[in-house]
Amino acid sequence: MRYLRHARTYDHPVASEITPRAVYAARRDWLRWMATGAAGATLAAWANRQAWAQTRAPGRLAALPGAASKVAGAVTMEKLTAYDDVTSYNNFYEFGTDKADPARRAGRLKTRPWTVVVEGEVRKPGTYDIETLLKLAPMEERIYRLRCVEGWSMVIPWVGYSLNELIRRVEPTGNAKYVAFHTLADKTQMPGLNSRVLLWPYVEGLRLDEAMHPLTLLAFGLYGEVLPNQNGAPLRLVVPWKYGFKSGKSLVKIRFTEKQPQTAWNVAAPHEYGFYANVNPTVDHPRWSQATERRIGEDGLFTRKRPTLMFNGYEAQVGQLYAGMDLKKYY
Ligand SMILES: Nc1nc2c(c(=O)[nH]1)N[C@H]1C(S)=C(S)[C@@H](COP(=O)(O)O)O[C@H]1N2
Ligand SMILES: [Mo]
Repeated sequence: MRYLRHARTYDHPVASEITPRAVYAARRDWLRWMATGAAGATLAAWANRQAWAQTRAPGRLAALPGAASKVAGAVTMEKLTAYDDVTSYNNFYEFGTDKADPARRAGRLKTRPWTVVVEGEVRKPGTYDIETLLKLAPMEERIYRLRCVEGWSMVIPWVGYSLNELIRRVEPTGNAKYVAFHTLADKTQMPGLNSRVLLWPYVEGLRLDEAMHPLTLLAFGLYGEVLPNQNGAPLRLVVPWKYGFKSGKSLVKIRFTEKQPQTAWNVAAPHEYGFYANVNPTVDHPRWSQATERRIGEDGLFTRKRPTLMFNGYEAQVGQLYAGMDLKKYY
């Protein structure tokens, strides 16, 4: 019996006996940390970073790394859209309405010097230099789905920080109920402004509580580098649970208001584009269904489209903002 017990013990040594101490300690910490809630999100970020190797041409632009985000829902496990797709298939009508126009024509956009005016219902209005904004709060990596109202989507690793970092510092007054985001409109740099497809400048807006939500991102980079011009350099908004058009590029002004602001797409086609524009598979665009979408770079013309998720998959985080609202009326 003694002999057998010994043999059995030998067959099943505990990890600490056969593993170098440092490796064992690291594994133990890893397991302990896996048991915490943060692990899932960080693991997803890690897996996605591994995928960068295949998708990214590093060092095209200045590095802008971000720490793994701790905001709930700020990381998705889904495969990242390739850097080349993220930066060559764009909507940025100031440079033209063709998907290839922004990458072809935005190279000339001058992103320094750059300032953002903060005005309206705030105690601390002012003009913020881009260099100040870059240092205002720690940069985080956020891996968000982006769903365009046209029916395509991407998964993009943004770098930035929650817009509420800036909002808290400028101290909205009790009258502030909405926030309007004005983007650059400079005819000398933006050939698309000659077209009357929209009223320029491109203005978008959010309710103050939407703007304050931790998922609402002020983005300065993607794929660990500063934003390419065609993606909205030097800074843009990213509101992941709304259709992409709510996420204004190349911001120059943030205005806090009491009344709901007029927004470019709502003015252009009010029956098609509402102020809220929450991603909603049950509310169709008047000219097409919003129930499904095609993931750029993955789903081909003959691939079955993938289902679109309520609030683009961020319902657990943002559903409460719309409790009791008729989302068919407030589309
Ligand atoms: N200033 C400005 N911002 C804009 C747009 C635009 O035409 N002008 N297009 C919007 C639309 S429709 C989408 S889908 C996203 C696309 O962002 P991406 O090109 O970085 O994927 O930007 C949004 N922000
Ligand atoms: Mo869009």
